[in-house]
Amino acid sequence: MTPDTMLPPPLLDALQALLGPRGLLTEHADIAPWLADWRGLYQGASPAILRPGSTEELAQAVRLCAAAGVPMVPMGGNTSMVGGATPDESGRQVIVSLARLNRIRALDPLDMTLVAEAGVVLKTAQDAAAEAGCLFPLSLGAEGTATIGGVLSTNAGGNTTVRYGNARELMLGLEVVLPDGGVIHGLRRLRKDNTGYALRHLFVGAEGTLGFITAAALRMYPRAREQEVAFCAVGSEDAALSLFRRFRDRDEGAVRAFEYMSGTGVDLAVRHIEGIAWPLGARADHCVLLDLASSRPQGGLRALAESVLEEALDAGEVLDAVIAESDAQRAALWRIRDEHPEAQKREGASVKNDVSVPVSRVPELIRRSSVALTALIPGSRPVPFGHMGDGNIHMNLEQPEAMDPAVFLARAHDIMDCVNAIVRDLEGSFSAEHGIGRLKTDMMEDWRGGAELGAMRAIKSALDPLGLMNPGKVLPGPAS
Ligand code: 2HG
Ligand code: ZN
Repeated sequence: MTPDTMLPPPLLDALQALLGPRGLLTEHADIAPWLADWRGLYQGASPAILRPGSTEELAQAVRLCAAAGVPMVPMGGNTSMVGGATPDESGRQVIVSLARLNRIRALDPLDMTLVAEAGVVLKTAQDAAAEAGCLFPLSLGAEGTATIGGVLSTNAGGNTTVRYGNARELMLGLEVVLPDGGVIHGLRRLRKDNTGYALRHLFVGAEGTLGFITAAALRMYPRAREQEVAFCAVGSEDAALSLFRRFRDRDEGAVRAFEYMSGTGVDLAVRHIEGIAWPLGARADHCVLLDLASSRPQGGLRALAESVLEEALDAGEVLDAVIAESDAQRAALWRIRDEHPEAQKREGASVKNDVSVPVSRVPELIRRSSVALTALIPGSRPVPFGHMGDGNIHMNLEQPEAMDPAVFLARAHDIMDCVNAIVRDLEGSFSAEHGIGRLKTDMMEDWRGGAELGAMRAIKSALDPLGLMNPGKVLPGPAS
């Protein structure tokens, strides 16, 4: 350990006394796994990981760090796609892990609410809801690792936004430790609670720049008693959208997920992930994963799926489709979609564009971006996939097969600019569900500059005047 990655000795002593050996890690071997992000974009340095065992302990630790002027980086499951939880290279920022705050504090199937601490893994929250006969509907590829604190801090979306909204829509109340160590005890489980500024919403999507979410009161839904999952080959991006519309027009509430995949993306999953094969007789350029669910025992979903798919086959929009016959088949079809990020990673370097547009413009986004990207980097492979039903497409670009990954990644900003120009034209957003983190701060001025960014800065300096909470994330440096 170099001297500039050590905590000031008085702070170290005070934290040791407060947190004990389980709550404070200073050995490099313990810290190292948390210094890089999942994508390997950033490599930071840090003198310590704080692992408080309670909200009160965290509040006291925050007071100590604030008094010593030590910056803090909140850490959940470390699944950020934008470097949102990685400390910078200075070696001054401590990592604050919420892993030990991992209790489900309450679960009420009559109120349909769940109170979970920040370190509860998303899958654990889903399982707890299921055990009580309910559904916690937030669902995303990283759900076995991502935590409640992380998904709220990033306002994660995932696969079911089309039906249940983003994490924000599932949040009723929050407990938060502020940058000065004050605690907001806001775990109210109420559907109606208009009592001044809705402060709880400030912390959702703030990526830990305004304080630490330590626990959340969350909405549950009735569990699904019937589910149908289908994998469809469709003729084009427009045909995919038209299929979505057919289902929505027939039974809006039935569609739990409507995911688009390009043939290239499915090919990569088949190539790299064991046990995945094309589920239909022939390969297709455009595919859809459809998930229908109903809380009614006989919701008629099978008949709905068959009749809408038949109509779309007759109209030439759907080329072929398979409806899963068992839970295992449903999981296997979902796996093709969920393994897309891992398959892309194994194929080589790729640049992610987590963007959204109005749903009606998704086909245009995919088409125009694909043409523009292959013109920008000949031989590169567009891999658009994702949440068509809510307008969020991962307009990713895989490197040309023969290109040096470093040469390709050196063009990352050109690639993002290329897609973003089209997104702007289509009245979309350059950051749909992964957040800003460290990766996209330099886009904020351009996209959210003026009064909007000014208001964000005013909020940041009101709550965190010393700038100690997750510095370098979300907000760009002061305008020059
Ligand atoms: C998903 O939808 C995630 O699987 C990751 O948001 C998307 O890898 C990506 O670009
Ligand atoms: Zn996604």
